[in-house]
Amino acid sequence: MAQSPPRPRTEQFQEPESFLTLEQFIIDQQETFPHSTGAFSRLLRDLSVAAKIISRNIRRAGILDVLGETGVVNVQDEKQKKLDDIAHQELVRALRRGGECCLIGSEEQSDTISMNPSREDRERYAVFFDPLDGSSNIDVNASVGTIFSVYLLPDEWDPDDVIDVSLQRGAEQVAAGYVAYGSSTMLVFTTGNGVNGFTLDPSIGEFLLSHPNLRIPNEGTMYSVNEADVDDFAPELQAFLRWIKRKDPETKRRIRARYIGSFVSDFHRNLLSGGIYVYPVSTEYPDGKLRLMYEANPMAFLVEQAGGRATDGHQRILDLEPTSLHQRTPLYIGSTRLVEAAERFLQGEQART
Ligand code: AHM
Ligand code: MG
Repeated sequence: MAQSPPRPRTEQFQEPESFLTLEQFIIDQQETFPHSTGAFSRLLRDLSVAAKIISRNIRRAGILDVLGETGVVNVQDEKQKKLDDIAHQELVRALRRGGECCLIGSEEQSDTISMNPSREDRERYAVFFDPLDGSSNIDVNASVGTIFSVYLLPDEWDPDDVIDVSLQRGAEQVAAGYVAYGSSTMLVFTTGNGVNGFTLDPSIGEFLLSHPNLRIPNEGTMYSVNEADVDDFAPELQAFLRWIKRKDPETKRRIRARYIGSFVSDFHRNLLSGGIYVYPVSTEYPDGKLRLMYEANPMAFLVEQAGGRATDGHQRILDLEPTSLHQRTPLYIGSTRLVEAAERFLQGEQART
């Protein structure tokens, strides 16, 4: 019997001839940053170092003693996973060590943490983060992520003030991003000049530019919502979901349901392929589930920079006035056409069918 010829090596398995490391990208782009100082570059570097350490821990989760719960119930009334705590500690450590960050707000800590008080005459950054989003997925080896949001603290900010001026509208963010710990680890971020994605090459320990200038498709074919709660949704949202599932005879569009239950992963897929992620109000979560300062705002900044849209159903997420660190919001985020359609239903402009 004749032997089949050897299969040619496909291009994607070959080493790239040239690639840009995150560090090089930051140096090259520094002038386009909102504050073209070395301090801001160093802050991004500190975040990326923490991301590498968290990624390493997640990759070995099954063989280290890091699965399961710590026994602590966090400020959200949720059982804290060991990796939630580890990710939180790593980010705090990296930002404290780096010295550029003066204030931290984390999902895993009830109050903000002040640090590096001696930076009085220099830019003072605040970083809000969800150290490990979707952590209920961690014990079953599904994807999770880290989300971060960066602000410049106003001059009048004083760590001892009772009124927290560190909470600013999402529109004031100077940078935002996430790390998706999926089949590979990716860091995706914006400084207000487009969105770029970097894949961690574990063999050399570097994030390499793999997804330059990401744009979300205007139309989308995925919708991501916890549909088990549908009976609890507003009739307008139920009507939107019926509409989105209907086949359009003209375009022959076939929509697909995709819900990992890990916001970073659902968002990342929809960013690349086009779609909408919805977490609405419900009886269990009368204000929505996701947190404004470290989930909705950073993702809204990213999606807008990629050409998409994010609202609470009525108002642009980035214009919402924050009142507390752990404030929640309903969220509709993703491809512009789908988010606009959801808004039309919610605002009663599109008839219920
Ligand atoms: P977390 O920050 O405590 O992990 O909660 C946020 C997560 C999102 O990642 C995910 O989309 C959502 O909660 C899933 O919630 P539900 O199980 O109610 O659908
Ligand atoms: Mg979260």
